Amino acid sequence: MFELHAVAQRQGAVVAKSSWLPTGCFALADLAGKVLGTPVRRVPVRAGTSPLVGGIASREVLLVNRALQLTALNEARGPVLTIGGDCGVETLPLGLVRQRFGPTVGVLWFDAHGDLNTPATSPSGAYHGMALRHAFGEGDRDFVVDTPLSPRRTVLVGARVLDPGEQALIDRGLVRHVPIEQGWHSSWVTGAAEASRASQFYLHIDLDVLDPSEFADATCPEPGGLLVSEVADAVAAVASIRPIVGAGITECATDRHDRLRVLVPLLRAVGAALRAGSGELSVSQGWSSRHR
Ligand SMILES: [Mn+2]
Repeated sequence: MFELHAVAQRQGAVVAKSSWLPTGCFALADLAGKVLGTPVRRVPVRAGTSPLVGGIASREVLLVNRALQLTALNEARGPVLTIGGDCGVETLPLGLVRQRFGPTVGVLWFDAHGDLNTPATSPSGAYHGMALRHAFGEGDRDFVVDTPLSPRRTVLVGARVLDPGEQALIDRGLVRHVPIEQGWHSSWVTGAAEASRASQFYLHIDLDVLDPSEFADATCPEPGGLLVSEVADAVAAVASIRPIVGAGITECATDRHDRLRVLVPLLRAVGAALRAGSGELSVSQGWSSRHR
């Protein structure tokens, strides 16, 4: 069984639409709780913003949120499905699975963006665009995880708007990238997952990986995305070959049920993946140890 954490953080995004992230978070978490039959834990986070410091907008507030989320994660008794909020809520859960499962744990990152900036390369100072890079141990030392994940065991899926610094990292082969191209098939994702030689995966879904024709209420929607069924199929396909040991769904900027309900098949796929993944846990991979 897994836990459902609602982390209604908005300060990692700096566009006007980010003001919708808290209500979007709670609406999506409540829907997920209902669909998956899991109680929702609302992790407290701060509501206000603070100045840009050291290249990170609202740095001080984000550090307070980080401490609050860490408390919740340390109390988790099993895998966690984190509902954001902005993508910045993903760095700590990534560090958690790395600590619990060791250096061969991999990352599946469904996102229209790379989230691979550091404060030095970010054009905006928005921490959500740096969330994955800090899980690799690079960037602001107060945000990086203690036990970094391996970029080589990271599969980025569907990225189509990349900053120059991020594109350079992908061109250099820092992470594997599965772009959305003609003839898309979920086997492209499982192929990359196998090639990464990861033993388990953390699954991240930024809702902007979806095409705006189906879901346009991500904080930063981008044309040319995947269908809900395509993401759900890819999640199920990977879950059939490797355990999914943690997951997050982020950047939901609407609380309208008529728009959220298109996501139900995706929620079901993520829930099924986590249930299958937790069945793979051995005694030595328990959930008792603490994490910074
Ligand atoms: Mn993202």
